[in-house]
Amino acid sequence: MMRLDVVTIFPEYLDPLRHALLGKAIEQGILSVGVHDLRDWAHDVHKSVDDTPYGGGPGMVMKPEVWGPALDDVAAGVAGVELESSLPHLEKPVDTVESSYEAGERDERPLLIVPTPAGKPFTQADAREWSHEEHIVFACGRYEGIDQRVIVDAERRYRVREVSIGDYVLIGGEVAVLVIAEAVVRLIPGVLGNRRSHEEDSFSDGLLEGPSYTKPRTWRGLDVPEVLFSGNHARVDRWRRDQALLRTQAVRPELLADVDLSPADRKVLGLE
Ligand code: 6GU
Repeated sequence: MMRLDVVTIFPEYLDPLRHALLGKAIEQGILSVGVHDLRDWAHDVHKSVDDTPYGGGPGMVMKPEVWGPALDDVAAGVAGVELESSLPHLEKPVDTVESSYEAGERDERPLLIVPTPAGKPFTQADAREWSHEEHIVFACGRYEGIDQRVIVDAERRYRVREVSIGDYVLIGGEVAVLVIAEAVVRLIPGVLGNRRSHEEDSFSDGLLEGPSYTKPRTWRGLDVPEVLFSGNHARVDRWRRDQALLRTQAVRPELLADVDLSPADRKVLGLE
């Protein structure tokens, strides 16, 4: 069972987590999700969560006195009512976190993912690693950011990762959480049901996937490629590999640098 918690000022934005793909994982008992309103930890009547930046400049910065207790409570599993009581609870003073890790103990701290355009790019390799986590917490900030001391302090209770989902700017981290959660959860065994494996996904072999076809054989004057009716699996596999190679070369040529290319691959790509 994987536990996901999200802290946000827009809880309704995370409703899709409970629908369709991820909702099925929840029904299957593979996943549980908690969405928490950051304003529940605000101190004043106006429930303010941000303030003007030191040093000046545009926008607002999210307040540490609100984020700190929110992340403490969610790590401890005391936020909200639907959180399960069996969650790993960790409250180590900051000076013992490193020493217990050095002693070779398993690091029990949950993973804290902080979506930000200033983060490290999120990749399929991250999704694969994170699909084995027991507890992932997402901290959604507005794009001007969260006071950086919140991130530093959170290391006392979490393994923290600041990640970006691409080179563009969103208003807040909520949509990035939906993206990351879907990429991670679909890799948990049992979630995709029917699927043979993820070994043929785009990126698993470093290539983009080529085109797919289904019935009818001819549609609006367009034919399905003949090779797919040949019944020759080796020929079909070779054709699919060629299509993947050519699409990758056309659309994302930089990806080819990390792909093992056979002599046949190199020939298709016109590299010899
Ligand atoms: Cl993870 N967050 C925000 N706010 N903007 C982004 C992003 C994340 N990734 C790309 N742009």
